Amino acid sequence: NPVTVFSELATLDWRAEDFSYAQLKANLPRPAMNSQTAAETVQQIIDDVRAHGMGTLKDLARRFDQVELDHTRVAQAELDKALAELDPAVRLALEESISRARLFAAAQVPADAVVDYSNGGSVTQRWVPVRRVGLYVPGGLAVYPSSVIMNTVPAQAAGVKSLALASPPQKEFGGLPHPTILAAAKLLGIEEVHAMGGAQAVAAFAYGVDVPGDPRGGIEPVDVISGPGNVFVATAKRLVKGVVGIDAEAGPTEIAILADSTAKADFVAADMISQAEHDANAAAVLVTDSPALAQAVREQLDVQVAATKHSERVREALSGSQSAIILVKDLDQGVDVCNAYAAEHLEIMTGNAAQDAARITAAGAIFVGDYAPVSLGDYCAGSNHVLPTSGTALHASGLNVNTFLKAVQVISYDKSALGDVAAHVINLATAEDLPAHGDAVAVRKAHKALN
Ligand code: HSO
Ligand code: ZN
Repeated sequence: NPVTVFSELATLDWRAEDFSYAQLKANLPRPAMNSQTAAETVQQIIDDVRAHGMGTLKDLARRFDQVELDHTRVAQAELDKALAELDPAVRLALEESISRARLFAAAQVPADAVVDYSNGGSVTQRWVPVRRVGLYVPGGLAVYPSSVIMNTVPAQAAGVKSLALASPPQKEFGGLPHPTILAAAKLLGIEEVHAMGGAQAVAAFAYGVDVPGDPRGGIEPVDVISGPGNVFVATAKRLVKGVVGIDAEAGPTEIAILADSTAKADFVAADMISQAEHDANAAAVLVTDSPALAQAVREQLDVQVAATKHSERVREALSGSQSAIILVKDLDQGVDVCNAYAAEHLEIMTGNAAQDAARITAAGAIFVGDYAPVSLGDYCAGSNHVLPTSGTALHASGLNVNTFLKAVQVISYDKSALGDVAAHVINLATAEDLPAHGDAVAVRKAHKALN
């Protein structure tokens, strides 16, 4: 049989290039920009939720989800039922995922920072969890109970006391969110689940919804909204940012792989396909100094893409402008390319994977060696799968305990400690022409205790 290759995936041959960092960034494969905005529609929805609360949530559930809701709040009995009816193998897998994620999240909780100055002056940085979090979980095409875990576990480890989950009402489940979402929430100990989706769910979390006299209560406003969603959800999160904190805006998922001639072509191809499976707009980028590996991966893709369930979606993702094989002259250039690309997920399959991983300065998560595929991290590694996309790993982090913590600085000085720096404060206050600032120190220096 003649060997066939998957040829729809572009090749960028950069072996002879000597790009500056700026040129590199400009030439990287990225999705075609979609500047279309939902902002007007979404702002109207937010205004309606603020004005009419539960009434608007019911109207929009009727319009967008074709369900009649009496209230968004899901009854405890429904959560219990969803968990009781969950496939036992899936339950065990969720439990393993939860316990690994909990261990890692607990280890992330930062210690207070304290510095003692002379004479009893000290400052402390104390980490305080936000009071309440609203977690959004999409419905529809993508039903990801694993994402319920990834959003909930770090919030709980941070010590957030109040956690509410929203997921769109599903017509085929009698207006409830998807049962695996309900089961995952129950496993995690989330009691407050609302059947609401889209921009209206984000608005309800940001501003709260009053339902006077109803024993099920309303929806209390939250401090942070996290979780993925479609363009309406993402736009709504952007519009309420400031009123509440939000996690990073997530675009289509992406995988980059840095590989040399030691890499196994079937592993590389399988991993590219695994993330392309999410979305026709997903990105898969192989960076390699080995033309032979590139050829072998193309052969593997040809076989594996044809055999995979979501073949059409995968084919579209791999043939889009956001996916490519980039040929580099050596791994130094490969590392530079990966650092400029700042992938959501970066796999390193090279002869010295751990050493090469240590040279990576921008990636949402780095998967080291042949036996750490992204799908391990998606479900069961213990790491988080809510990660910065579209190059935002240059400045942003994946979801972690810090997403739900605030640093509060505590200043404790007594009279003699203040005395040590009083003159400096007064001089700086004078220099800034703010003499009342200096007076607030002077009055204390001169103070004679009355008792
Ligand atoms: N790879 C996705 C997360 C996910 N995968 C959920 C499977 N389920 C974005 O990191
Ligand atoms: Zn995935």
